[in-house]
Amino acid sequence: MKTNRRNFLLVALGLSGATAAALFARGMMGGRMGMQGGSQAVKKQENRFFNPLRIPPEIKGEMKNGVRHYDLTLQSGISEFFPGIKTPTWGINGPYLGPTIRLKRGEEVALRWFNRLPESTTMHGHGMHLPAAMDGNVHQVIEPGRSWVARYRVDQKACTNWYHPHIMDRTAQHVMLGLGGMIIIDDKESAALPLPKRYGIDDVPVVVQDRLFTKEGYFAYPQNMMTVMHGFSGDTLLVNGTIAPYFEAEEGLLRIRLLNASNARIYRFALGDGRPMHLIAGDNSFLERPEKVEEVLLSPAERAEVVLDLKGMSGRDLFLVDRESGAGVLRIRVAKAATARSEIPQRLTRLESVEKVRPTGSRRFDLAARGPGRLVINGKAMDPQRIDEKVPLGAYEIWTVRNVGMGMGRMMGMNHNFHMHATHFRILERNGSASGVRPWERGYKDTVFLAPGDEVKLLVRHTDYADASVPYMYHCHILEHEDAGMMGQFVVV
Ligand SMILES: [Cu+2]
Repeated sequence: MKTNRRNFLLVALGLSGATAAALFARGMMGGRMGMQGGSQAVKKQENRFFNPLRIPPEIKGEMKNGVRHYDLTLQSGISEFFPGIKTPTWGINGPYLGPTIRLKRGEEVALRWFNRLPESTTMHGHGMHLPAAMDGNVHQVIEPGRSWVARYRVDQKACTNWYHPHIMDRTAQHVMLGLGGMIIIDDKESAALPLPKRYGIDDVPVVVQDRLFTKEGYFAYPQNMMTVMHGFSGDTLLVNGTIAPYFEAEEGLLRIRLLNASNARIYRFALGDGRPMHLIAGDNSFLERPEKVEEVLLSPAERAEVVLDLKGMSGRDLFLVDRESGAGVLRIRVAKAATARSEIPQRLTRLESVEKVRPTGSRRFDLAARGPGRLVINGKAMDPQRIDEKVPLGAYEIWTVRNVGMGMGRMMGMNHNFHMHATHFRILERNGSASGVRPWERGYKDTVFLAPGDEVKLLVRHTDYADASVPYMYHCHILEHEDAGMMGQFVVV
């Protein structure tokens, strides 16, 4: 494989400059690539999927005076992704990634983030409906040695959210190093459904990332024009921080919470034998009814919940695969008898009907490249001192988002997506048609994928937390694009 050392700036995690310079990345000069694997050790494991899937610990907080407290420490550490090879990483309450934070609708919570890292960062609750000052975006910086508390009332439907850094210019690096984790919100509705809900047994987080390793086992993070334009791609998949994982499932129903926590890669998740999955939820809610799908496309930060029917599969293997790259993601080994009964109900939730709504405003957001390394929304790169949009509290609005590339539509093949803080939205149309909206896009969403030339119409309503002085963000969630300026700010007034 060819390597151009000068093109790589390696993230060396507190290593000396000389050590960092001695490391170099293999292969991968940006753009789309297969999963041909790195070292022989990696290759062997990818073929066999014999590493037990790591299940992030679940934390439920501690109730004190009516407020549920969660203690979260950002720290550096050492991970062993390959046997005997030590990889310096960052994590939360551990060396890589963080615990699954369990929240209950209606509860007052206080998430205390303590920064023991050598750098400032922030911690954003992605998909969380909360006040701007509790958002953990570019304005709520946590200096090294300091802590920051996100305190709010959980007030949204049951869903799978996540947390990750959102620091100006360095979000991509901080996420790549390992900062991130899942948030699961439960409500009365989700508690009453007969779906699988035993965490780590038949309700399993699947946090998918791609990484690039140096020969020595360090993370490599090339930064060049290709990685800015197309985003970072690694050649090795990690699920919950596990390379080539397998999961021992019970014979019965298995619920999987898929989170694309990669910097830039797009996945089309499917089962290896092509059998359908029962799709039950997207980013911010259940779907009204389950839907059988053969695949689910998730761009960075998007989530989906699927239920797999493993009845009659005792002793057999099923593979979760990524059709986009052709790579295996997770081997599911059906090895145990079912120890609980669950089912997929025909009705999951009720969503607000969009037909009756009369929007009172509209906005346009054009995602474009303006020259090398400069990515903009409506012609502007992110300026934390500038408020781009003032959104009236309670108003229904249509937000039209377009991926215009270099202004030549599909000629310039850059993927983007669009993420909005503070609230969820409904996707009304893709490319002029309601039927262009994919099954996993039919619930409440906070992130929407835009292939080159795509246009989506979103129904948006900010229902709470007016604050003229503290902004929220909207941005492309391909993290290298976000860091290159593809982000803007709005206030709810
Ligand atoms: Cu983008």
